[in-house]
Amino acid sequence: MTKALQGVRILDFTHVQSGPTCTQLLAWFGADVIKVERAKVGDATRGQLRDIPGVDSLYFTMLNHNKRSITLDTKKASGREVLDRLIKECDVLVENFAPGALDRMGITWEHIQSINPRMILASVKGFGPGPYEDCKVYENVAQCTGGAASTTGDEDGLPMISGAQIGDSGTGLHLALGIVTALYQRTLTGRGQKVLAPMQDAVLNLCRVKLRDQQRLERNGVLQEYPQYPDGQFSDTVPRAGNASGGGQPGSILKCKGWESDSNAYIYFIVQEAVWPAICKVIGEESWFTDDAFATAPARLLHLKPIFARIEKWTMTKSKYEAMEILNQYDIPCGPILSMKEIVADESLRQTGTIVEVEHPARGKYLSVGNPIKLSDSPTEVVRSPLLGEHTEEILTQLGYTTDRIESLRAEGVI
Ligand code: CAO
Repeated sequence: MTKALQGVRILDFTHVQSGPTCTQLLAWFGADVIKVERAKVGDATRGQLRDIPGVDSLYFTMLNHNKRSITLDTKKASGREVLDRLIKECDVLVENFAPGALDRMGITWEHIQSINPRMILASVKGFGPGPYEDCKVYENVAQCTGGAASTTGDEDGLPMISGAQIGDSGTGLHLALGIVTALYQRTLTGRGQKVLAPMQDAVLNLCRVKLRDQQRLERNGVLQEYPQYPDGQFSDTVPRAGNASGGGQPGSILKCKGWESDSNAYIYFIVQEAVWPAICKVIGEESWFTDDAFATAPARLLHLKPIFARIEKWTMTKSKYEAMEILNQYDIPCGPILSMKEIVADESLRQTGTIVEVEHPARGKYLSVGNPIKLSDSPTEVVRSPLLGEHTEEILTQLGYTTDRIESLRAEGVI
């Protein structure tokens, strides 16, 4: 079976997490991704958070599947010559260097265009044009500057960083969409273009509902679905909402049986308007259905704390899985808090390829998250990440380099 991006060649200058998540997705969709790394050094994540001495870390392996690796010193003249050949042959150059690093290497947009006007240059940067455009940025900085940290956390606690890597992997997703869109436009124009996904912007895009709430707050002075309502104070900025639902249906995390000893014995429970009668029935509060204080959604907003406290009295009598099973019979939206341990044991995620077991020559078997996006005509087979420079000779030979030339590049320390 062909793959969606078969024939697309990606010159992958990415490192750490944001860029590699993008190029890994493109590789999963069938693009030929050539990862360029410095000889002997490689992507810094190969050596970070190692669990086995001397072996590529899980950090690296889980972000670089289905790629080929070439080592190349692009600051040496003959390395630049190889790079120019690659630019000529490839469709997209993806990079997430610090601002200005690509220019300092001499790979300006003008240079790329002069070699290959069809090339798409796709970049992740911490910030877009503006006062911070020259700053280096990592995940948590983006979560802070994109509005996520100020709106996440306990209502009276510190700003909070999410475990979900919305700054890195979230931006990688945005960039991947930008790249395939530019590839599509190129089929119409024949021209390449620059694609930029700033991490601050990507995080803000994912925090869109909080900008919605800022404007609602400015207009009305309160946010009725937030835990600060009705008893607490609102300032002039969106507060942290604890675990309250970010949507139009109130929600909360509730204890389940075993919560005293199991830190994940909780369920997320949504009081959806459509199933309010069913909720009353399940928890044994049928009278609430006709009680003015609880009968309508606006009335319930004044009493969310006692409502959730009563529902929790019920969830505490069930395990999170039992509660899920019962509530689903009534179409009550809910979700158990699943630990990583529970998720890796989930058979259905394995069946769909969202969790995959991969064999690596140095580390043996390990688990990874496979492609979460499923294309019926372009299935993903997850292939282990490349060793540093594993495909250097293969790629140089494809570019037309002779064995002698490859040897001299090696002797020069370029590859
Ligand atoms: N050959 C020769 N030199 C190479 C090379 C190669 N194959 N690959 C990289 N280099 C050089 C770069 O040219 C750069 O040199 P200069 O500093 O002389 O220009 C140098 O290696 C380091 O690159 P860098 O500045 O990008 O890397 P860093 O470790 O100092 O910073 C990071 C890392 C992530 C903070 C920075 O790259 C960045 O801000 N990127 C944009 C935002 C981003 O993607 N952040 C998310 C990262 S994941 O949390």
